[in-house]
Amino acid sequence: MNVAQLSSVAEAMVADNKGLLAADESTGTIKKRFDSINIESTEEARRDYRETLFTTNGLGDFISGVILFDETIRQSAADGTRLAEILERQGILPGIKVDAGAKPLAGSDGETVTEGLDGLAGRVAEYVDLGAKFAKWRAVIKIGDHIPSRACIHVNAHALARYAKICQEGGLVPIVEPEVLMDGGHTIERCADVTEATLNAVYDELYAQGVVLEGTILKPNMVISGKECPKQAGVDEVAVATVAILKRTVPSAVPGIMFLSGGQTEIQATEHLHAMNANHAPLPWKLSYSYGRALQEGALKAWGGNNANRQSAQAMLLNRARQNSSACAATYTGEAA
Ligand code: 5MM
Repeated sequence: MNVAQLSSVAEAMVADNKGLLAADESTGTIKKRFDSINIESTEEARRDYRETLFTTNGLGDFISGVILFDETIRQSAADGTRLAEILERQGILPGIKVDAGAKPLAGSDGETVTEGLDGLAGRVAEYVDLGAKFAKWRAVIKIGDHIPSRACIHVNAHALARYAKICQEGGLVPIVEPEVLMDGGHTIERCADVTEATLNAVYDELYAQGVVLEGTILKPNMVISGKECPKQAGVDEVAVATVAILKRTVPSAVPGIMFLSGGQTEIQATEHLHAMNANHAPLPWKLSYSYGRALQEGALKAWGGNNANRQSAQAMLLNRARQNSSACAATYTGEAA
């Protein structure tokens, strides 16, 4: 394993106040996104949409890497240039989702375990040949009356660590993503407890399986109120709670923590990130973003399935990327009127 190389890629992912664009929606998820703008999810439409995002002029000023889906890393733009190559020309690292999705966990009350370890070493080797520099695996932890169970947290943490080790051996930096969902009526305090238990289990397993933390990135949820909770925590409360839980659980050897947005609005996701960086420095790790919906929502609507709208879609994406980069630098001053 080339530890120096892994660690230099991980450092580059969080350098210069940059973040990641999560564009690795699986076929089912991108269909849902396209349904919201009444567009049929064909291979060509998915290609056109992602080509629109990746050809945004100046995207590399704010985005260090893009997480791709298997189909996308193999796809070419309309002019025949590989989409991964378009990213590289912008100075953006291509990454790849390698999990096979969250599947029902046997014997549980609606919980899931993320699958995809079978044959992973072989797929990692292929993705390295296709230009990938990092990988992503997302575990899903749901909060409910009697969940998450210890078993659900344990099996997901174990699989995340196995994935991370396999990726490092194959030459990819693993993004470790244990997502505690915002769905439900739970309080921010309950989210804090579940996030703390989950991150403790994840770092136990990473240690047990010999994963080199310097060559990893953590992609967690923020500590936040459930979407249906009547009392919604404010921006500062979210920042305080998130930083407190991360300090308790994430070793300082980890170079960067790149949050998921998880259903927050675009602006909330920026405000929370800014509050953490502005009010809680110095921190042992860089705090940045790896947003899917919170970078793409406006761009997707502006594109609307019509390539004639490419420029306005790109302007929306570039603006969100710029604002989140300012949040990393603690210089975000709100949205222009
Ligand atoms: C872009 O969405 C990713 C893939 O989701 P599926 O496997 O369900 O298709 C997702 O993992 C994403 O990378 C993270 O959830 C972050 O995205 P958000 O929208 O939460 O910032």
